[in-house]
Amino acid sequence: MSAPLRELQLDGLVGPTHNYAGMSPGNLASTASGGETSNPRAAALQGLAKMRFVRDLGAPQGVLPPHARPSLSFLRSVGFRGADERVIADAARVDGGVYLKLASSASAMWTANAATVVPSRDAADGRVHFVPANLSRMPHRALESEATGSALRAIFGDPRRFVVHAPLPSFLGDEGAANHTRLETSRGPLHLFAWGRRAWGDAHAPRTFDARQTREASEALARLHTVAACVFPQQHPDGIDAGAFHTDVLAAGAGPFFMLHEHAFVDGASLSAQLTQALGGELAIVLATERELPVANAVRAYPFNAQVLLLDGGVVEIVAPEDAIDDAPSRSFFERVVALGPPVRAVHFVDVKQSMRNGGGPACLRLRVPLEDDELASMGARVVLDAALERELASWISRRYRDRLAPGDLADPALARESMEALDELTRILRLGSFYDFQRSASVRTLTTTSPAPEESYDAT
Ligand code: SUG
Repeated sequence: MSAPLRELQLDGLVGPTHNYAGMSPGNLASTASGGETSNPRAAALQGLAKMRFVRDLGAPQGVLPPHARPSLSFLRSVGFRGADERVIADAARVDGGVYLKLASSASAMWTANAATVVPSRDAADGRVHFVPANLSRMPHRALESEATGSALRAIFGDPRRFVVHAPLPSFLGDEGAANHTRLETSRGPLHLFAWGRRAWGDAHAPRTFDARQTREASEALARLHTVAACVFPQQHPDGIDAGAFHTDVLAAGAGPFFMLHEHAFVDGASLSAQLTQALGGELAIVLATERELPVANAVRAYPFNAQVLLLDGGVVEIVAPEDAIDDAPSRSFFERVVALGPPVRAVHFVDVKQSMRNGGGPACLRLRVPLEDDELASMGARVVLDAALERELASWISRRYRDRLAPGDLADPALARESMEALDELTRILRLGSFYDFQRSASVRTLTTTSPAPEESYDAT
């Protein structure tokens, strides 16, 4: 029997422009919060406190950097020109400011959507595979995949151990690990790649909201990841219509544990039977019925948007949002989960309310990267959270982030400057080098042989 697999929890640091722009139809919290004032500092500190908590439970914990926002390169790519201030002011005026909203979203914080990841022990070539998600269904999120790929390549750069693929083409909508679950018992691993619509061919579709992930994307991911044991369950259209835009809004699992709502998948009961047949009685499945836990409560309180942590000794602990313990049916459901006993030892509740108001609970905020010990040790940059890094990040957030961001503030050119300065400092903390495009383009002067004299043409400031 091989050594237990450790799942690194790679959380997205909440960026300095965290705001409520109401940009995700089908995500009820995002729509309801649209136009409200956010608190980026509190959001980032809540995320960091969750990371500390998870690390203290014994799970390896890391961070992924926020993306550069507002994305001036995106605004320039759609024709806004001139100095940065001019680009921002013009983008704020056109079409109700939609370009500036798209360019300013801090949505890369939800790293469950950054990529899908498969461990080396499951892949045919023995390497850890990453496929950055194209997130093509939501325009503000479709801007993420390039920077996500760069961050993953900076951290998982050893080509003998890791492979970072290109994102899938945009017509195969792919939302990353939010629709992927890896279960495992002594019989072996099994990957669930869920989907909500077909790119071609017919499927029972939701009526009110668009499904984001295509079946064809899920199948392409299984091929790219070179995994053998897979199932492709369909997200229940009624669940999507109730606001479960990703699978992880109504289901969560890892190793020998899987919990799901009856509206998570089309025919959840036969899926459960299929999983038990494949993985044996060691797999603990907890299915919540609509009667026990109405889907409206599950979407509001996010009990399933929980981190299922595989800890030493085969123990599972669950980290759910605080909102779930304050919701009576969600709380009773968790009492039932805990009463069932092993492998679950405890359920914890954490405050991530700033993120929740955009539809992102604890599970959305992290990407699971299952790693062998030598792979964990060979990661580049300084992204594994220890006490020193945590202190530096807390100080950086407290000094650099605003505690109030109203919708109109996105047009403030000082916000873009502050954000760039903050991220510039972050690359030094995380030892990422010149990671952001603004670092490579803005203040760099190049000496050429035609320069009259180095002292005159070189600006070191
Ligand atoms: O894609 N919200 C994100 C939330 C992602 C949650 N992730 C998982 N379930 N894994 C989304 O809908 C809202 C941004 C805004 O409206 O300002 C947003 O993008």
